[in-house]
This record gives sequence, C-alpha cells and structure tokens, in this order.
Amino acid sequence: MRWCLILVALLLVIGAGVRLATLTLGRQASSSAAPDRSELLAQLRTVQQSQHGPQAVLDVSSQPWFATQGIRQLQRFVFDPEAAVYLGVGDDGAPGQAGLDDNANGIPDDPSEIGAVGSDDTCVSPADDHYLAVQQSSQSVVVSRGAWVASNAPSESARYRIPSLGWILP
Ligand SMILES: [Ca+2]
Ligand SMILES: [Ca+2]
Repeated sequence: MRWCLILVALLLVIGAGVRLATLTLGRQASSSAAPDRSELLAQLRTVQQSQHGPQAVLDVSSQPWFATQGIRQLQRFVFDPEAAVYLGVGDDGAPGQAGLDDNANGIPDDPSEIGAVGSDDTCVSPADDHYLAVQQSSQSVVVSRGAWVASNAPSESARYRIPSLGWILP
C-alpha cells in the first residue's frame, strides 16, 4: 500500500513536470515567432500615412518586418452589420456527414442536418477563405449577420489581417 502511494505521487510529479516543460517550450516557441507589436504597428502606420485616404489593400512590401515575413499586401476590413455569415456543407458536399442520417429523421443528408456535430460542415464569414464558394452553394444557409468585410470605407475600427498572426488593430 505504501509503495502504491509513493508510485502515484511519483507519477503525479512526473506528469506535472512534463506539463510545465510543455507550457514553457510552447511559450518560448510562440514568443520567438511573434513580432514586436509596437514595431509592427509603427511600420503599418508608416504605410497608412503615405496613402491618400484608406485603401482596401495596403502595400507593406517596403517595411522591414513585413518583408522578412514575405508579406507584400494587407487587406483592410471594416465591420458590416449586414454581412452574411454562412454555414456550408464542407468538402463532403452533403449536409452533416455524407451518407449518414445525422439527425435520425430517416432521411440521410437532408438539409436539416447542416452543421451536425462531427461533420465537416463549416461556418464562414467574408474574411475567411472559401467564403465565395460557400456563399454560392445552394446548400449553404445564412446563420447570422454582422462580420468584417474587405473595404476602403471610412471606419475608426478598421483592421487588417495577417494570415499567420490574425487580426491587427492599428
Ligand atoms: Ca458535410
Ligand atoms: Ca436526416
């Protein structure tokens, strides 16, 4: 019994150590990949100030950090409260999981299965890849409205997106 307790305690200590090491390494990896935020924003603002009014696409190729990342352009987004957010059928081309009766109503792949848990169905907004394809599919459905759209319209909350980092709010 005593040996069992010692063994359990040992395993707990090893487990905690592995978790700590994983967290530490993960933090180091992400911090080395992340740019200096103030430097990135300074370079972005330099480009913005050289433009005559907002541009839907910003040429950042002259700025050092963007050049090192191979990023030549940034797309500008503003919030559109009417922009549609779609739920699409995914690569299998069928609502829910292709060939399965996800909602057990006796009809495999009927439209009401769209978005079924475990399926490849995806929710996309205008800023996402494949948005146009999902929008044009007759099987897609609008699930909400309000999203960020590419635009040069004046906006105090305009933002840019870097695929490898996410949204940048200048
Ligand atoms: Ca599907
Ligand atoms: Ca069904």
